[in-house]
Amino acid sequence: MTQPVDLPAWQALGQHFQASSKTTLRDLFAADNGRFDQFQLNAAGLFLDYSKNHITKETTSLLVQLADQSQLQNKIEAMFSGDVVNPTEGRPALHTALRNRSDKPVLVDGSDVMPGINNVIDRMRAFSDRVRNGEWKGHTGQAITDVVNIGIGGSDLGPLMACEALDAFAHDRLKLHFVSNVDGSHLASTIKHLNPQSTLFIIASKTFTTQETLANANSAKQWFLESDAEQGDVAKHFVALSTNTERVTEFGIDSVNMFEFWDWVGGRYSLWSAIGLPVMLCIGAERFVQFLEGAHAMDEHFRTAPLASNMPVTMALLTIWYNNFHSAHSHLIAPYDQYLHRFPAYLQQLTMESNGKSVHVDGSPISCDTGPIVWGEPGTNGQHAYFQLVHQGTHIIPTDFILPMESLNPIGNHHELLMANCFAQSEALMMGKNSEELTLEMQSAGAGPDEIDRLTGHRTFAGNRPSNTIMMQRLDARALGALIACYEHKVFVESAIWDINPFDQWGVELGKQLASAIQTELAGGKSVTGHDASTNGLINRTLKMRNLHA
Ligand code: G6Q
Repeated sequence: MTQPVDLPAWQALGQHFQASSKTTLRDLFAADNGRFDQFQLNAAGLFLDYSKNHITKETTSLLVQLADQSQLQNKIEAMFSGDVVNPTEGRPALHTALRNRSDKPVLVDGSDVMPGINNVIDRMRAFSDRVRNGEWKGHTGQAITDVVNIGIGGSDLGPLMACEALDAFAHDRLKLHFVSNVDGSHLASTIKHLNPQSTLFIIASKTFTTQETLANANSAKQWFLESDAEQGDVAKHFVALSTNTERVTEFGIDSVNMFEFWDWVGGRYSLWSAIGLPVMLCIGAERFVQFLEGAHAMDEHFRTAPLASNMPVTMALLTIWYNNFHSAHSHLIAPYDQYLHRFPAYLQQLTMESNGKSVHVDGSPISCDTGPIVWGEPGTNGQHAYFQLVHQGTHIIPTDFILPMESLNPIGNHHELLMANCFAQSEALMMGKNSEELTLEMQSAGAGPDEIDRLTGHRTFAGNRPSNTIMMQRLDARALGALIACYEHKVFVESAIWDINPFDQWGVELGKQLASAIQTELAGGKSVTGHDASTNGLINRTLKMRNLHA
């Protein structure tokens, strides 16, 4: 197999990097004032300015050649067509079918999956309409006021992020809560103020075997039953989102109250399936469909736009350029929108679980760096915290600024201030401040030469730090759908170039296995010797301390 690093375009990019690495972003803008027009894209209601990157026409052309030589177009088609693109689990990855709003069939093993998908959407709609309009009653006849989603990882981060992001459109009566952590404090602090008679629990688990989720679900059921409810009342207060009917029934939830999805939906890509039920309850079925439509519009763009003007492809190629040629292994997501405050955490799972891999699809070791570290927090808060390192630290951290042009809560000039801060950050990161500019600034503030000399090193900024700015008219369901789908496809393109499988997660599985063995030992209460000395020590110390306090 040809390694990515052996592809002619990869080699050419290496030489291009050597030849261009001294040219700064300031130089590039000084040489060409048409950069903003040249390096921008529109897709599915999103606008991307990528002019503040270390690229020229030659760079983008070489990056597109790299995508071509990696067979990207074939790989995109394979994913959309339901081929087994997740070979280690022997599955397709068809999250795009879940939001397929066209009439086109999608075949898996020769049969069309669309009727099944549309049937579940219809059932979700009927259920969510009844909960929202108060027709669905708890066992004492009260309408539902609180919905608690119990799930973890892909069965938590997506719906949680989307409910927060679309909170401006949330139902007036229904309050959405999310419990993921097996730490009892998460469940306890959530249910503390809830009334069991008007609370609905959604148990969200693809496998319905996840330890944390089952522990939380069992404790929630116990809390409910201890509130003077009977076993027969569970049906009015517990529903399940899963692929595993047998386990759901075993838990005590009638399969009538189960919304199904399928093993060809990856956990971190499952927001568009029944796992999106909390989102539908929060914003209503009509808006949920708009959310799917936004994603579908991005899917169409991704599948049909030429690679050179394809938004997810462009964003992915920039990440490859920085990660593999500039040695910039960290990627900052800075949404300038409070509603997107969980978006970086969601993207962390999407990108790091998908592309945190060290072997190629065929299992051979990879010879280049793969997925970067993704992190972030909403601006403007980040500016008063970690942005110091982004401006003046020793790491170069490519940044995505995300900003709606219109506020959903227009108060005074708040939105203008927010936008001004966002644009100012990307400008400052790129332009920096050189010693001449600093000297002029300090002189006009009355500083003398000694003070200027003493502070120059501290107060100058090298700049030259790259960023993208993604804008949308306003953060509504459609725009959020398009934004998420854009990042999903970006991650896929990166994986295609590194030739890794973005759809498995064996690292997550290992943790699940080990925890279950240790939990049995902790419950057994006998001192252990079967682990390494540190793990034995930690377990035995815990057992001893527990006995002391028993
Ligand atoms: C996602 C991962 C992982 C998964 C959780 C929950 O892609 O596989 O985050 O979503 O481990 O799994 P269940 O939904 O099966 O409980």
